[in-house]
Amino acid sequence: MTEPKRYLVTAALPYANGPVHIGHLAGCYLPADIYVRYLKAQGKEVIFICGSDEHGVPITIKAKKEGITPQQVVDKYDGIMKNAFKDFGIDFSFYGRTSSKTHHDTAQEFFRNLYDKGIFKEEITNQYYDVEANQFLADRYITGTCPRCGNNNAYGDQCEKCGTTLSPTDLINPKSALSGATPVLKETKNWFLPMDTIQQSAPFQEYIKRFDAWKSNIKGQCSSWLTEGLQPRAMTRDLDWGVPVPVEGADGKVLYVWFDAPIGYISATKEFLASPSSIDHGPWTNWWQNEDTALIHFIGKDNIVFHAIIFPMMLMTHGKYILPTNVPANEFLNLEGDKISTSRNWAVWLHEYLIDFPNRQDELRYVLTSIAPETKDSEFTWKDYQTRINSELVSIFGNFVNRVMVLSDKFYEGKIPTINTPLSDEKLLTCRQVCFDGVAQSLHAMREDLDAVKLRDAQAEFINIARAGNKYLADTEPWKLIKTDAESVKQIMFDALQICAKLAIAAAPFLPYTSNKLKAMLGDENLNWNALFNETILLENHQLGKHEILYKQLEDEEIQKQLNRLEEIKKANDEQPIKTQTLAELKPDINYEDFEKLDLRVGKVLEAEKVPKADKLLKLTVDLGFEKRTILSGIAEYYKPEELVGKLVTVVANLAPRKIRGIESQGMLLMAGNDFGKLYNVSTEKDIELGSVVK
Ligand code: B3M
Ligand code: ZN
Repeated sequence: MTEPKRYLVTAALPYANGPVHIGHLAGCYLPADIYVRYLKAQGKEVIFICGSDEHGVPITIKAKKEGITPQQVVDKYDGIMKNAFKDFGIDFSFYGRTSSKTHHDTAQEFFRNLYDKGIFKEEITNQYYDVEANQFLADRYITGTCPRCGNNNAYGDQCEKCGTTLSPTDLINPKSALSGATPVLKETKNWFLPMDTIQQSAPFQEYIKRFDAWKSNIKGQCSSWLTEGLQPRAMTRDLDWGVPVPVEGADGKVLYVWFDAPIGYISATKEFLASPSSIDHGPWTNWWQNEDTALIHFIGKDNIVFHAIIFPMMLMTHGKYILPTNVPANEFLNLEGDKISTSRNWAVWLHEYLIDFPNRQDELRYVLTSIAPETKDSEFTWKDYQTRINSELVSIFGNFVNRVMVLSDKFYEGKIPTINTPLSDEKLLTCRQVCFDGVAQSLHAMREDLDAVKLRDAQAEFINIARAGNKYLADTEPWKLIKTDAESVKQIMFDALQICAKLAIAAAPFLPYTSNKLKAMLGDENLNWNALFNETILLENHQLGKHEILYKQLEDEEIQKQLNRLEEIKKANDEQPIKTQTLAELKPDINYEDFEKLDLRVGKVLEAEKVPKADKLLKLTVDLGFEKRTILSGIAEYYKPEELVGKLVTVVANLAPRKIRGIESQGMLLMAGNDFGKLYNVSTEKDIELGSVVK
């Protein structure tokens, strides 16, 4: 691709249903912000779009929990989230809301456009329905076991563990999140995006060539879906919270949240460009419907399919829109050995962090970038946070700047020294060359990493610049040399001050608060990216500003306080009433004819093996006497494969075959289970003939 004329960068629209934590920040907002700051620093034209996702079941579930309306939920959290991002320097051009009129209009027009083109398949299908709650169970209203990885808490639209998109009917043991009841199927009409046929289309085949240049975690996820073959997906839902479906006969239906949310990027762009402050950026169509624009979506791994496949399919079938240039997705961040969880309060909340560590946004930004889950899940621990701050920000970067400022004040009254005689001492010249080479190498590597959105590496190179500066001072010892060779010290200090200026400029994407502070300390708040590769940035005799300390050492007590807080949360979570076995409610009576429909047979397990990448699934070969069957069973947590081989099992032999993880399962084992996570084979007498009917 030739150099884009403009960059449209988006960060996933977070559901407006709770405060923001470090996992959010590390997942996509911080990397997006660093990248945007980098682009802007180079003078590129950039718009950075985000906003609250105010629709979908995550909002209505929260409303039910808090006993307020969905509107009250989004009104409460939209502001909290917007402010949290602002407090950490996440510099969106615009933070929108999907409840806005512009968004509703844009999403409806988009749907209508596809509808008028005859893209959607209108279908009456059976959807799960909660009889008690009197409503259809879309998306997160229904939970169950993921057929792909065996996660017991998969949602009706997606398993957050393995990232698979699901339909409620894919779930094993579906349960209503509203009442806990097993839902029934009920007919309803919905509009489906025929992802199966779009997958075969030439434009889509052309588009997916882009994946080759993307990060391997995205490529991997996408290609596994494509290989399995995409399925049509409903773009409408039987819910009362969301954007109403703008066609006849769709009363009581709204757009699927994953249809309207990405359109939120478009509507937020429109709203931003309609505001007086953005007049120079031209019309919104320049940004969304012009091939000169690079469209880059920063997201977390659970959003990959929606951004890399479904949204592009929508854009493509509409016809006028550009498709994403890149989708840099991060994996997840864990906290002190456990998954971050809002419901268990297992998180570091941004607003709470700032109470304990006021004005230390850059410290958190620094650590989260150092451990960014760019290619795999990573872990935040307070000890590591302390170590990185004390041994990198304080001891390397802060210490270098501090030394240079102190010596400049002392030797030259805070001015850049004037060099009368160039350096001639061999040893000093070598030290200087080593330093210059190191700085130049790190600067180039940093730039390459930033271009490739490898922000972790880029930030490490930034620190290497300070490292090279520190080494220069340690090797030449200007504080001693001043007594014997004041002339040479001028050159060394002059060089060191130029490195400080480079650091001030290069820090801007990663550590914006520090960058501004350092620029002020150097007496030039306009230092900009163009000067970064210049040998001389601050001229002789230039007056430096007031010297401040960049970073404070983090004491053990401060860290202990955070650990104590987490310890208390853990205790509170553990003290939750001990789960007692709740026996499932008895189901309504059935008659003998109903029972007779089941064909239960005795089988013998011949082979058993784990299904790769599915923690809970075993693949069994079961001999039914008259034939051998492949059966997938979610029992890997309870049985080792070798324990089952040779065992007799009861098999539901006439259950329609279903594909799980690409493997056809031809039946089901009868197991008795309880809440404690134990499971027992409903075994049969030993010497019964295989294939015998169980009755
Ligand atoms: N709100 C999911 C999430 O918060 C969803 C992202 C929408 S991006 C268009 O993870
Ligand atoms: Zn899964």
